[in-house]
Amino acid sequence: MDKIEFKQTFIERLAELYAMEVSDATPIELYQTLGSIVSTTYTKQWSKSWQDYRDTKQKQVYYFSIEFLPGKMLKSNLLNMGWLEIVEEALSELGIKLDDLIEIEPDMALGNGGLGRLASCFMDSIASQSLPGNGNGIRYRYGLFKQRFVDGHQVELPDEWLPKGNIWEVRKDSKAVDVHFGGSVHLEEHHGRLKPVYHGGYTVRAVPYDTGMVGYKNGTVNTMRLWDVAIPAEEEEHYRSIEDRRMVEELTSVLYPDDSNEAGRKLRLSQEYFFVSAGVQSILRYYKNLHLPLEQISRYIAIHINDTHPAMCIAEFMRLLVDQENLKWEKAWRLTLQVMSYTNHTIMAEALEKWSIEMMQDVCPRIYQIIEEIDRRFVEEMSTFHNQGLIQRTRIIQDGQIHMAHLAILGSHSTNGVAKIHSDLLKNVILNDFYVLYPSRFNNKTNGIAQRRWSQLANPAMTKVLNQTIGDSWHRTPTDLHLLMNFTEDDEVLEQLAAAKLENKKRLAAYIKEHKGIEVSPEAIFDVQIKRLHAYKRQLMNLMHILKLYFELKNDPKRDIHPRVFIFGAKAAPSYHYAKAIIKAINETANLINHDPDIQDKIKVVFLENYNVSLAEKIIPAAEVSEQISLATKEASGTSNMKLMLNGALTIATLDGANIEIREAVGEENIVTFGLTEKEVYRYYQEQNYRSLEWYHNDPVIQRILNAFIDGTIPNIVNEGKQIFDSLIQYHDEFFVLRDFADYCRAQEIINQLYQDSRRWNQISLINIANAGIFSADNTVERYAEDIWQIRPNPSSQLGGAAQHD
Ligand code: T68
Repeated sequence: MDKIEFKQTFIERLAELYAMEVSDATPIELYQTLGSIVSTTYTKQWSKSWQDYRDTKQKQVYYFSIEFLPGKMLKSNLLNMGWLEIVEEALSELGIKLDDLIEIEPDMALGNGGLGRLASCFMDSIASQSLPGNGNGIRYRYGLFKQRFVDGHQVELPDEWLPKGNIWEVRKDSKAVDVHFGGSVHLEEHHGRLKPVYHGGYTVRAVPYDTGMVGYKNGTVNTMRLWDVAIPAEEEEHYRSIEDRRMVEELTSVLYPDDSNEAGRKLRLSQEYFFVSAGVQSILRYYKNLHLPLEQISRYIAIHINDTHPAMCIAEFMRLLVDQENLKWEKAWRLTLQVMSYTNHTIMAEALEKWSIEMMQDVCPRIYQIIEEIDRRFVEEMSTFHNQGLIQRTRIIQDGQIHMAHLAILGSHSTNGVAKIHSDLLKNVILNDFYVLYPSRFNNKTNGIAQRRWSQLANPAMTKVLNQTIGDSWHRTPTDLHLLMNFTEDDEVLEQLAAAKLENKKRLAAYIKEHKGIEVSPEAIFDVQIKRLHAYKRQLMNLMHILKLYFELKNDPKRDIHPRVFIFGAKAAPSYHYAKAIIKAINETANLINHDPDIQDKIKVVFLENYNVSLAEKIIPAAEVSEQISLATKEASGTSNMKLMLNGALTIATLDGANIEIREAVGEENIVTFGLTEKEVYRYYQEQNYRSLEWYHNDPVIQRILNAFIDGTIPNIVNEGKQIFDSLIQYHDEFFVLRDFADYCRAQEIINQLYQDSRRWNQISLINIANAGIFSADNTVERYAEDIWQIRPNPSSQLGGAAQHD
């Protein structure tokens, strides 16, 4: 479609939808019109893609994730369709600014953080690599809460995103399936086989809403299927009371806002079984329509379990094969192992899911029976070869609890971690017992990011410089960013990149002014920490360093430091009081410093509210320092580290997660590392000889800073300050903040020094961009496709379809 054609279509569509002309239409109407043109256009390719998969019986992967975090989709769809520039120009000729329409779309925030965002980055890359793949999840009516600050405290407001209209989804009543909950099950013999007989319980209908996942200029459109719940018409009489109806509606009502501590609540378990059962049933129905032997299902279907939340896929698949399809247990089990694969995203013990037997029996009794049988057979089989200790530690059911990670590992052919160090820790420490049993199941797949969203979409200024300098092959082949390495000594390119950064900083400064009323200088260093608020991520250490600078400047206002703006974005789980205390402390410190005339604007602290994908797209292009300061071994991978690197920020990093691979990629001179290493952390654990109190007593700087939390220096944090102080002293500083603090300050001073030499700084920035290509999710999903899922790109999408050239 060219510009003239587009304008014509736009005017016509607006007239069809609203009987209006451009000059009369509101931005919402204009947005709906554009969305309608986009979606009706890719719909043709959407049906072609799935028909291709079906007709040529290509193997497909189904990515099961309890969270997806796509953010806004309009601009990304335009980019991937190859329409972005034409549409921008055409609209502008009609007097419409595309950016104004983009703002109208609500963020689709059906995820907490890294895990959900990764799932969405993968959806983009799977489609962009022409791979036959689908998402499977829950269509929550309320996404992750909206964060507001009231007197510096986090307040949570509901995220009502649907009433604003979701133009991308298609409800498919004809594809609904029923999911049964509760009641009891006993087994009866039928023709020599044991068959389950269900008593009581209740049945709900799962109705899918499909959203097209548009690949990058390749004609592929895949499906993200999110399930909503409904009461089946024929079951109406069972749901007479308001109570009963509410119970059903609750199933897909809210996303759990906890990203680490498992709440262990029945509703959560019900949500898990709901989307697992709906998804697996619909896959099996599809497969049976292909009229292929059930025994061959693993040649056509792969199911991926994203963290343990969908681990019941294993038991549900067994249930359908054994109870419904009458397969023998042994055969069904072999197929299950071949079909299933699992990704672990954390080593934090409190995040590992466990369910009590009673609760699982209550929610899905047949699934419990199947898990019990899997467990029983495991123990029986292993007893001939292995010692009892090992078996007891690895079995699924222990002490009345079902260990979901054990189920996921024992019931799948692949378990992967999300960065090298994380996968190694899984093998050698956390899941070592399983590794001893099944070494070949373990592998690493370092995370990746949707490269084009985090460069072309979020950072047009940088993109322009890159295109002029190295061409645009990097759009499709992100490792081509490496061509930029030919320009490390090219002053013109270095300055153009710096100018692009400055432009982005000015934009962010304006946003900060508008939303926080804080004036920040675009000449200052923009230092950014954006991620969920967690003790292990150590936002507190960042705050302590800010306080250190503050006291130094108070003592000596002439002290020569380059002005810095410390920018935070972070939500805390509503029940995570400690994390909320840190938010309050940062906000109060910001207030104190930003209004202190002695500081002369040398440091500013900005905590932006409601961090989400759209805000990330504003912050990341403007960032110069990327704070990746988790205690070594705790951050499985991190992905904001990759996005910030791609946008030319210098990383200040512990040797944790993917930071280690970033250091390998850019070289030691182009990253600043500090802090305990993995080995040192484990040595402390072993020798149990970390005494945070001694670090407090022996270091006057630390003393001064910690006292500020309890002596009124930071105002209005009597309780929060005490809680933070106690966590470090009385409760022994679980994440070694005091231990790493001095080294962190040393690293920060290096950054301050480096910034004085702007040419050197610009070179570092360029080198970071040039080496970010390996962290493209295109790359990552290719590895999953080859090593785990054994799926191949759709041959006809590569040949035919939309334009192949940029
Ligand atoms: C994150 N995990 C890891 N969990 O912390 C991060 N958890 O290092 C990694 O880069 C990322 O996963 C992607 O692999 C999460 O984001 C959750 O959000 C979560 C949600 C519900 C329950 C537990």
